[in-house]
Amino acid sequence: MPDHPQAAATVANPVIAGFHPDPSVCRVGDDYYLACSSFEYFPGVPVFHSRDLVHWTQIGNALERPSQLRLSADTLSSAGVYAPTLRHHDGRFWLIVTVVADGGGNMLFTAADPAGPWSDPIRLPGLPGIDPDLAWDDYGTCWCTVAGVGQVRIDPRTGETFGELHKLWSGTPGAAAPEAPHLYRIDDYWYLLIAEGGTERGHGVSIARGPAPDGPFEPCPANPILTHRSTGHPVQNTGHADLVQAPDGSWWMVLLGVRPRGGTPGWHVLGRETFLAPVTWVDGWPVVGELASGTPDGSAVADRDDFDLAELQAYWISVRSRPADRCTTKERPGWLTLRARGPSLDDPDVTFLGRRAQHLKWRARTLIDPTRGRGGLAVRLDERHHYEIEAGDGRVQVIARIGSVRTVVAEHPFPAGPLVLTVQTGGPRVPGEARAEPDTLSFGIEGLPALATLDGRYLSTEVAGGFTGRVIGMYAATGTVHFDWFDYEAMP
Ligand code: 6LW
Repeated sequence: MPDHPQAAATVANPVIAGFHPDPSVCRVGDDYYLACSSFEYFPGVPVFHSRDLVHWTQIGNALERPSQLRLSADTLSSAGVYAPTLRHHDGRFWLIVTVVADGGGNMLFTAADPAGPWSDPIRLPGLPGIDPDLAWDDYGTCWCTVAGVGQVRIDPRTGETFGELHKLWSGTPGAAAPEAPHLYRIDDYWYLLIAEGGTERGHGVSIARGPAPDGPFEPCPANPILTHRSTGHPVQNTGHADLVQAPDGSWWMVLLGVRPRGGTPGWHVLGRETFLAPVTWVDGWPVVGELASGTPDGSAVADRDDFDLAELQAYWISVRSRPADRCTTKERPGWLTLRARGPSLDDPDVTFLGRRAQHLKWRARTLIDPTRGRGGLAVRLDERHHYEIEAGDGRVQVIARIGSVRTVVAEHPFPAGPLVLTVQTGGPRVPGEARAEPDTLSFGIEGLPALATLDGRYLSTEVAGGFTGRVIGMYAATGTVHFDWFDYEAMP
């Protein structure tokens, strides 16, 4: 393991694979911390730790109590928690997000330890817009900058805003969506880093600098300082970045990107992932180096969970909420118990526990006991895009939901009692045919031939839309369903 970020040039990206977008990073001494968006999933805002910017370990989720995050069934998929900024100031960690939901808005959380517990929300009713940033000047004034790009001064301890939103910069003329601002004091200037071009193939990063936190700002002549638009680079949609300086004085950028596969338009299935790029400075402007590419390294999470712990590990996520009486390892020790709420994955209230897919090729399996209900193993993009294998009532079904169409694609009788359900990725439907990419998903019962092999394209962002990626998980459709273990393996 490299003990220094310079080694990143030789270490593969993404540094945090799978749906982990909108990374925001800060450093305290030798430790880096990073937070990502989480949208409709609960708990919200995964928080990671690293010593080298390359290998990241999830240390928690900032929003893990209903008092911090309430996402009702009306919260649409890909709404919910957007674009955190994570900073360390005055001996504490500060996190600001936009919650796109009823009762949401911009809110701040603070913690002594980034692993938690984080405070209850400090609301900012006077702050409109999304993608809030936090920056403090030498006088202790806190400047909060939002997409657009506008700014107000705030009191982060109370959420009070001072004055009207002051427009700072509209980004490069002609570029869409100036957003994701981050403001930094670096040597003699204040730098305003933004994303622009939209979070799709046109995405990029631009920067401006000025004498004071509220400008005036002069754009960098080399903008965009990072974009892969209109290139054949295997990592696309690069943008929404944050800067951090290593203890040795070197500079680094974390950013989001996607890995599309196949012909036009190219399909990406893992969502927007976190990448790392080196940064150097020329004439007082940052110059972003190449993203190292290759096989993801280091930061994928544990392959197997035997559900032997009383608390669920941090990488597990549920849809909108996770009431303890419906999702617990305490009821039947050594097993995960899921109790049905919404009757299927079409329902915003479904009882679901999943993890992000983090590799292009993988296999997942679970031992399910559906004696007292029906449930299964699913690959989920959103309510309208998911495939699953479901067991109970003496039969196993493979179900596909694509847009408004829901169909049972395979059915197999199976005696009551525990069984192992499997899903794995496979090569494209028609080998060598670019329009058949990116992959297939095969569902089955362990020990038997696959029951169904489905086109993976329909579980891609280019089909489903939205800001997330594939999540693989267990769910309950009726009654109470138990799972003895779940395992996920990257495949060669
Ligand atoms: C986020 C915006 C963006 O608020 O996508 O990629 C939005 N950039 O800045 C949702 O993640």
